[in-house]
Amino acid sequence: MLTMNDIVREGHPALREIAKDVSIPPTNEDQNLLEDMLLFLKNSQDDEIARTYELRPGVGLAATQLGIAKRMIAIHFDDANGKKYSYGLINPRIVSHSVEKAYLASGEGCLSVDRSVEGYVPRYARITMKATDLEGNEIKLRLRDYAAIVFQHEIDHLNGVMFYDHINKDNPLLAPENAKAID
Ligand code: K2U
Ligand code: NI
Repeated sequence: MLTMNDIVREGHPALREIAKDVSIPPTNEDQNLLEDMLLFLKNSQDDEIARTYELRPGVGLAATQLGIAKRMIAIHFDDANGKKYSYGLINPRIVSHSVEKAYLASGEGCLSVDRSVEGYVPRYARITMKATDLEGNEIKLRLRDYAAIVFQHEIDHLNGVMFYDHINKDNPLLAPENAKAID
């Protein structure tokens, strides 16, 4: 099983690499890795397992965070309305997005960043994302609010972008223009 020891931390060059498309259908190796990434997130949200293996809770994980420059992400969380998002995604891409922006009022964190970084991270409020899922199906998801934030955070990782790259350097807590705060 994956643990925090498998997650590279900021400063590691892998976090700034552009990940490469994964062949479809994925190899068994790629499929197993993506299943392991999804299992890591589930484990990280299970109090007993997380405590036993000292896992930080995570709702998303990108292969680049494992030092693997492949365009694969895992997502696992329930949104505020109790809607479940649990996916292993291959070659995820944003195909359209809103003009309106959004940001988490509490800011963002990252499993690859062992420090808190204060500041608002402006992102698109709504996105339409396409990808291939673990079963090999082409899926299209329309996402908004917290779900849109999580997916954008993970897709950023595949492009070597860290959440704090988006924070206003002069005034981190300046509310981004034309953006809504998400609690
Ligand atoms: O990519 C990662 O490092 C996982 C990130 C995902 C994230 C998405 C959106 C905003 C902030 C972070 C975090 O580690 S997940 C940590 C976490 C756990 C429970 C609830 C919210 C954030
Ligand atoms: Ni992250």
